[in-house]
Amino acid sequence: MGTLPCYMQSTYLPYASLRPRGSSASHLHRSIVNFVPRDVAGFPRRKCGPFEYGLNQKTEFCKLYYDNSLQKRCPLPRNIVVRSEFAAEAGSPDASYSLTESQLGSKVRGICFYFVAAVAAIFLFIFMLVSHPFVLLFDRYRRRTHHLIGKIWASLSVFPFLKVTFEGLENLPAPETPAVYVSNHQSFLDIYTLLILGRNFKFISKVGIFVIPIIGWAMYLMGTIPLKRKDSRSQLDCFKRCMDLLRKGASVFFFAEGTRSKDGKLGAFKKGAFSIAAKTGVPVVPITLMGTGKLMPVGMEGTLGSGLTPFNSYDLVGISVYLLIVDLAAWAFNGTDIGLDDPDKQAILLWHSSNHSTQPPPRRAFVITRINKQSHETIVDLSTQSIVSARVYTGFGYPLFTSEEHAAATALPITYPPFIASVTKRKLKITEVLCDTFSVGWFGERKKGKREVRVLCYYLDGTVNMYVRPLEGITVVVDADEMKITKYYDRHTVPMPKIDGIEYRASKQKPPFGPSVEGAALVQPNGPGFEIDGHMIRWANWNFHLGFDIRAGPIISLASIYDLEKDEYRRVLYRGFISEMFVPYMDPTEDWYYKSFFDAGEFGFGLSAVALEPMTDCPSNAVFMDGYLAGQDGKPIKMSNVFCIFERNAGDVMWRHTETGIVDQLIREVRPEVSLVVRMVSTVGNYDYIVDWEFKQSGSIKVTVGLTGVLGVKGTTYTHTDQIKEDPYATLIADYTLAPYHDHFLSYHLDLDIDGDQNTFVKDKLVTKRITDHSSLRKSYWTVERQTAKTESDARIKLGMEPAELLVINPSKMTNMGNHVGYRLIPGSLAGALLSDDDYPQIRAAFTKYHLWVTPYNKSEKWVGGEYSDQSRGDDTLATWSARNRAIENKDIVLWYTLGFHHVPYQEDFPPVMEGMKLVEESTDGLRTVEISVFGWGDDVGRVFWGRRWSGFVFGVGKVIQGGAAKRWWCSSSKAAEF
Ligand SMILES: [Cu+2]
Repeated sequence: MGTLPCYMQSTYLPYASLRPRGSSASHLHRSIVNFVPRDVAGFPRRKCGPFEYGLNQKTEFCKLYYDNSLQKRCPLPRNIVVRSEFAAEAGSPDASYSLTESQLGSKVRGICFYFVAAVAAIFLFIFMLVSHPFVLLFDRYRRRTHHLIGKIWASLSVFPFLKVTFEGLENLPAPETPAVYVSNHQSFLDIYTLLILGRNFKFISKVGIFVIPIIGWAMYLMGTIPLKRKDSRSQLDCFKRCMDLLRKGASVFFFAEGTRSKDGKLGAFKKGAFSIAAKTGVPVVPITLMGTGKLMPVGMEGTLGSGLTPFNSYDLVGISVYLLIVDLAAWAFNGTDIGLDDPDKQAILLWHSSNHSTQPPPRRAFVITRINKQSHETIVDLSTQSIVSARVYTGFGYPLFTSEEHAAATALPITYPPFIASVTKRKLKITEVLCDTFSVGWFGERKKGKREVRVLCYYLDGTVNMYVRPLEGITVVVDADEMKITKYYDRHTVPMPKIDGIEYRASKQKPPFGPSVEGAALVQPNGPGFEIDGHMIRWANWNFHLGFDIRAGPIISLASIYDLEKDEYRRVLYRGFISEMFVPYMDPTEDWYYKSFFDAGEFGFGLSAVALEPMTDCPSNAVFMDGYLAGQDGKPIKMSNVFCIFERNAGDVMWRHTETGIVDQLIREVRPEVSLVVRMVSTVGNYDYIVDWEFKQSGSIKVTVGLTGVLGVKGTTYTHTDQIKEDPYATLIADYTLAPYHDHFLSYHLDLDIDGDQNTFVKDKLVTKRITDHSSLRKSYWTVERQTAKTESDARIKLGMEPAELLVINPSKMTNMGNHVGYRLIPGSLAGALLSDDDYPQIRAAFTKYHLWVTPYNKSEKWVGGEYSDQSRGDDTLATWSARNRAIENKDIVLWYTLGFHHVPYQEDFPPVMEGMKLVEESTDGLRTVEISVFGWGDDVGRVFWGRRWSGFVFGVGKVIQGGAAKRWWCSSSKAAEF
């Protein structure tokens, strides 16, 4: 029989976990790297981290774990119990459970929980009392009846609120086998969980417990073993009693740490349980309790987290419950936007620099709700359970649309008689019609209008490629507050585009197929080379925080890079995110003029994010993370696999040199390019945006946006370009199908803090000099003249007009040579705004007027198109902020970089489209640089999968190479990188 060694090699690996009702039971892939305590591991934690793929792998892992090489690295006894660190188990990426839970929701739930538990206890205790004489008579040691009653009580108390999941029950010994059960201890809830397990083990408890009415008495009747802590005689008695019980066929239970963990970390084990097992020769059954500490932490007072950390489900429940409680009107929640209220930057920096040893800044939510056609802004402080501020927004513009609003609006036309008549008139089937919502924009109206949305409809009938079959000529306008159709027009009818050749699913393709491609994968035998600790990600020399936002999607914060010589992290980027995306279409006709979308502010880049699929969206070595959003009713919505994080080794060279000049020696030195990518995909209508943040060992950050999906098209009567006599504002790409010209502009908020937050933006202009004094045989040369941007107007730059290097430097930090420390911004190919300044969409998107802007840091300046970008009027944009012309020299500055892409659709783009834009930050040796460039992707990498045509994967720096001729050349030249 195993005793202590048995424990070590045990395959008994049951564990219980608790999660709030309604939350998903699925564990996150990213969890594998999430829960080995830093102080235990000291190396990438996934090496100690088991168990993401189910029990077989767990057992496999266990065997693996005891392999000698790993044993050296993973402190042994902690293996089984580290799962208590799996506090993020309920879906939150937070590893430290006590830091982010909302006290608001917890309190309400806690009161209800104790109430239910007390009522149940009173009734069940009577049964226990009545049965006690029989128990003493027939089952003195095991007391199965009492344990059954205990199980019923715990189940009744817990089940209305929490879900208990057991895994590995098959590894438990038979109920009648005496054993020493051992587990970690995180919370008062552990007792409930263990009672629900239904094993007749005797707990050990301090004597004081027995005087508590009902509960204490019940514990006494169940045969709980009393222990006076720090009383050696009592300890001896306790041990004797345990051994006695074990010998008589009962089991005992120990919390191996002796007491509850106050910080979620696993404490040292007391040896008592193991000595008893060794002496009696019974097996030790290790149990891991997970999630209880998060649900009911010790004390309950430590509820603060990094103010940068996005909300988890607890937070969101807490916020919505609290808002409902405080608002007596009991309005429908109708929340449209719950985001973090940005914590004070200096407070965050201070807390971060103290290695989180000081009190974190208050954790607050900024909530926008639509109530009675008004936008209410509420800031809720999660740590003090109070509303910090509440006001009604009276300016122009509206918050983003919720998923529920989209769903409700798109359902309206299908039952609207005039719409049904229009469909019937076109000889189409109403059952094959699907609709989508489109923001209406602002076109000079003086009076404040309604919060409206247009609903456009599409026709399936044999295809799933709905966006290429529009019901052209029909306009449905919906009042989004009242959720009813307010205007309806049926202007004209055009033929419905055919369904031939628009299938994009590989599974539905007919031969001939494109070339087959052998699968390629990056194999990492030692697992990923990065660590995820809550929301902090460490990889190579990088350390940064990854958050998820309903509007921006990924938010990178506190990115810093490790300096080997200085043995410290150096600050690079306080925060970076997509502030807005602007997509204006160039068709001014009645049915299309309004199409000028603000994808982040109107539709939410985060809200539109989709679950990433392993092996296709992300490579085989990717680790996934979830995010949380609030639904319209305030309830949390889990966004599964919203991010993937992976190391990229695309076979590129980061740096190389061959030394050929030395006689008899050939010196070749090569550094392969390996980087870390954080990815999110946002599907906004017909477009899918692939957002990558790539961190490189060289110190650079490369930000990429890939555009793919299907084109937005317009129905027409044309079938040949010969028929087109007027400007079609579009390309005819198929029969009856025009693809209007349009732009995609993305504006990035880049709050660079190079070695501190006092930075300066400088422009190193390349200036041609004439030599006229005959001092050289040359007539000219160029040199560099540095210009320092003193105020905001100095830093409004249209790129591509003059040769210049763009740098953010720290004026007070020099290299040994006396050069300033800084990052360089290197733009790639560019697209500037082509609309006139007085055009309404351009007024709203005035941030596209310049590629680069620099502003002093201001907490309220986050969204370049305005906080309320739907129907905004351009009164709250980057352009209006910058017009104040504030000082920016040696200040905490923010760079706003807008990359853009004029999209002229070509026939090759149809049906699938693949465009590419890349914003790159690069590095040269010594001086940290930021490179922003626009790369072009061949437009049809996707066609490999669609299988219809294959024309290579083009990766041209600085050029967008699209269209037949160019593509074919690239393909045949074999210069193109092959997919
Ligand atoms: Cu486009």
